Amino acid sequence: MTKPRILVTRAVFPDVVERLAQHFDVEANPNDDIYSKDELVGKLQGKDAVFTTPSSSMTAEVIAACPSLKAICNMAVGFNNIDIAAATRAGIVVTNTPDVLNETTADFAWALLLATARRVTESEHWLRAGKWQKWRYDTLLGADVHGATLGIIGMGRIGQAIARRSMGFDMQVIYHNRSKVAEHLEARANNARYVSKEELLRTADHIVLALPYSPEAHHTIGAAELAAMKPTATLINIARGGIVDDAALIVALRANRLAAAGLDVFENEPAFDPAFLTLSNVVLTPHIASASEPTRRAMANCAADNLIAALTDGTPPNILNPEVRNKG
Ligand code: 8YV
Repeated sequence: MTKPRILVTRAVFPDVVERLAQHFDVEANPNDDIYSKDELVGKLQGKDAVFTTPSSSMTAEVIAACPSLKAICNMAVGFNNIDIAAATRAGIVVTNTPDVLNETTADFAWALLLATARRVTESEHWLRAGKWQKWRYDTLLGADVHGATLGIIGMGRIGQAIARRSMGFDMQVIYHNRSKVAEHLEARANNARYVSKEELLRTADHIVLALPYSPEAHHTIGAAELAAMKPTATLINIARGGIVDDAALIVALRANRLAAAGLDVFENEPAFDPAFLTLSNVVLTPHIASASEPTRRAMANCAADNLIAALTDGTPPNILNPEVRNKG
């Protein structure tokens, strides 16, 4: 019996590829080549499913050009690289990898928050540059994290995990979200209080972005929002590039209209705006919030579980468009 054929668009853990190979005829990408749109379409011809990541855009055009596809399984919780409506119209199942990365991503949001508020990387650069010649009362003064007001935009599972961690810092948590979350979840999230976006921007000392990208979320933080923030505030983005208007942020940081930013995601990454490199009041990381060994492994296995289910028993645990299954 011929096995279903699948494409793995990027290099992933070899044992996960081997797992997939027990069920499918796998075209893997161990050299981690970056496929152009045409190469991707070419490689997807005759494939039943694709194991992908946010670096491959599964647009309506790509989907329309790949009629054999039955499943798109993203190794990420975010799925803004996939046109779900087009996939649904084509009867293609789409899956993501929620939950397995919540705690690791929340840990990293805190790493960035602390590093940004207390100027950790800037201090190390200063020390390595041989500038530590004497004590001064005002060397590298930062903002306090303990006792401050933490504002979270996007109170999903990652936002809630970030809020829970603030208990140890005696912080007040305010949040803004598409809708207020259930009271028992607010209570677990350090008694987070739902506020308008305006109130959050105006009153938070540290703002963390944890919302998914969607066209409506584009530039949630732009020039007007940056102007509304306290000049002493810090902004942390572990969500997605495009949620912040990077050009406006660079202008604001340069003018010290906010104290600092900690950024794990950028517009047009990995080709982010090089002007960020000229700023000392930023902490910059290359989209690694979920990058602990166990979590990346769990994400890869979760995407594989979804793919195996989609092509075998038909019930992927993390299906994003169940209407495709219901139709059939
Ligand atoms: C991934 C992410 O590391 O899950 C997401 O949406 O942004 C990250 O956790 C990245 O997208 C690679 O899959």
